[in-house]
Amino acid sequence: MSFFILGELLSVNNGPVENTHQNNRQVPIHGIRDTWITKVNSLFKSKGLNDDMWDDLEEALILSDVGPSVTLSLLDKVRAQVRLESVQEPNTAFEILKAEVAKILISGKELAEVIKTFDPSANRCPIVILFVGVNGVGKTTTLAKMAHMYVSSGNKVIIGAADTFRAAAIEQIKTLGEKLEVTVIAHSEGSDPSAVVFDTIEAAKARKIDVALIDTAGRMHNSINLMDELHKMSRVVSKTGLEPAKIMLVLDATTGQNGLQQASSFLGSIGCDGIVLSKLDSSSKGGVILSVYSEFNVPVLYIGTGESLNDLEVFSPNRFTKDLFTETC
Ligand SMILES: Nc1nc2c(ncn2[C@@H]2O[C@H](COP(=O)(O)OP(=O)(O)OP(=O)(O)O)[C@@H](O)[C@H]2O)c(=O)[nH]1
Ligand SMILES: [Mg+2]
Repeated sequence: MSFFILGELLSVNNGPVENTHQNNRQVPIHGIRDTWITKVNSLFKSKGLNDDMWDDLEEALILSDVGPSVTLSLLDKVRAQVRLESVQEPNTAFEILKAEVAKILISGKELAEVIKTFDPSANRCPIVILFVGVNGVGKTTTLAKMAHMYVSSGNKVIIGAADTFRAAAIEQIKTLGEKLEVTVIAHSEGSDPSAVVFDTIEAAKARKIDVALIDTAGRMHNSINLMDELHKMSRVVSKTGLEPAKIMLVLDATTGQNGLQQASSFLGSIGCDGIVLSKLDSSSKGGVILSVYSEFNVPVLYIGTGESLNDLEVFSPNRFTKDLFTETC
C-alpha cells in the first residue's frame, strides 16, 4: 500500500499567489504516515459493505479527529449514495467517500484570495498581523516562521512583543528577533500590550516596514478580560489609520476536537482572518483539517510541520485532495 505523507503533499507549488510565501521543501513528516484515510481505505478493503464496516468506519473517523458532526454527515451522504446507486463494490464506496471529503475541503473560502490579503505587494503597508490562541499552541513559533517567510521573500518586518504577561515571553521573542535579524519592539513585563502594538506600528510607519507581526499572550477563550485586551489591541491598529489588524488564530493539531471548541469561541469573540494549524508533524490525526473546514468559514492558511523556522507550509486544499485520492488508491 502506498502511504499518504501529508507534509509532502502540502509543500507543493499551488499557483502564483501562494508561491509568494512558499518554501518548496519536500518534508518527510515522521509519525503521521498512517493517517485516518489509510485506515479508512483498509477498512473498506478488508470488511466489505456491511453494517460492521460502517460502524468501524464511524469510529475510525471520530478517533482520527474528523469530529462527530462531520463524521455523521459524511457517512449519511456516502451511505445514501451507496443505497441510491446500489453500490456493491467497496472500492466504489470509497470513491464516493473521497468525493465527499473533497467537497468539504474545496468548499471553503477561496484560499488564494485570502492569502493575497496577507501579501504586502497587494496591500497597503504595513500589514499588521496579531497572532492569537490559547496557551502553548505555537503562536510565537509560528510568528517567527512567518517573519522568516516574509523576510525571505524580500519584505521588511518588525515584531511587537505584546505578550507582556511573562518576562520569558519577551526574552523568547527577542532571541528569535536576533536570530531573524528583525527589530523587536518590547516594553517591560506587565505593561499594557496595546501600548506595545501602538509603538510597533509607529516604528513600522517610520521605517517603511511591510509587515508588523504582533505576538500576544496565550489566553483562554472564556476569559472576558483577556479577550477584551485582544479587542483593544485590534482597535489600536484601526485607530492608527491602517487597515484593520489581521487576526491569525493558531490551533494546535494535537489537541484535536478540544482545540476546535476553543477556536470556535475565539471566532465568536474576536473573529479571525486565517488559521494556522501547528504541530501537524506531531499529530497522527490529519482528520482535524476536515473539522476545521466544515465547522468554520475560515481557511487554514498555513500548517506548522516542526519547530524550526522553515517548518511552515502553505496549506493547499486542492493539492491535498488530489494527492489524497491518488496516494490511497
Ligand atoms: N513539533 C512542533 N512543535 C511546534 C510547532 N509549533 C510550535 N511548536 C512547539 O510548541 C511549543 C510552544 O510553542 P510557542 O510558540 O512558545 O507557543 P505559544 O502559543 O507562543 O505559547 P504561549 O506564549 O505560552 O501561549 C514550543 O516547544 C514549540 O517549539 C510545530 O509546528 N511542530
Ligand atoms: Mg508565545
